[in-house]
Amino acid sequence: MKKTNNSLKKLRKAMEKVQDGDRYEHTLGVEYTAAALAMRYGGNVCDAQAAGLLHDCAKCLSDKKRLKICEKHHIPISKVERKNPFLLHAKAGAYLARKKYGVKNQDILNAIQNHTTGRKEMSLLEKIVFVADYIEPGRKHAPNLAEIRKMAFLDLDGALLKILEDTLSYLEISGGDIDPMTEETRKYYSKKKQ
Ligand code: DGI
Ligand code: FE
Ligand code: FE
Repeated sequence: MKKTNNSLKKLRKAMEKVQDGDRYEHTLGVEYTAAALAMRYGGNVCDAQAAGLLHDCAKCLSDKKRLKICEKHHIPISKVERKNPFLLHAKAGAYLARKKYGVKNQDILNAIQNHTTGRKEMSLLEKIVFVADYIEPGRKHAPNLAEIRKMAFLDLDGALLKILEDTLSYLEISGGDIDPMTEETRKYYSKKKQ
């Protein structure tokens, strides 16, 4: 897909259609935060906008629909995902981005697919979307948000690691099932920092 301003406009319109008001606001927040991070780190700004716009394109579907998309298209579903199908909005989102919204750029598809748990050896764009998702202006409740927002523009890997640590602490306290990928990402970026 050639991402002219026109095609970004089309993606915005499409997201407005499939997302409720708050989610759409979040989507726009991730779009411009990802754009700002791409400017800071020398990434492709249009790709960051497109990935930001599409990252939650499967968020407003039912769990049943997300499971159906993955099953029908042979997308592997882990035990934790089967129990917590909201996690599949990332994989189902990458599928829809390709099939429904015409995205061909694999880096954008990976950024959508890995935006919730991360993965080791993330590309610049994957890191940008992961971090933008957490720090966009509409987010209000995460702990250490002010610190992470500042860090995001100084040390992207540092911000990534802090987000993973805080997410895992939150899941431990709240009793949420931990996806092995989230833990693996934390371990990888923790080791990388040493
Ligand atoms: O879709 P968003 O809400 O914008 O953001 P997201 O896709 O990063 O999802 C955030 C939620 O995902 C947050 O409540 C923490 C949760 N999450 C991240 N990793 C894991 C996880 N939930 C579970 N159960 N297990 C994980 O490993
Ligand atoms: Fe998400
Ligand atoms: Fe999001």
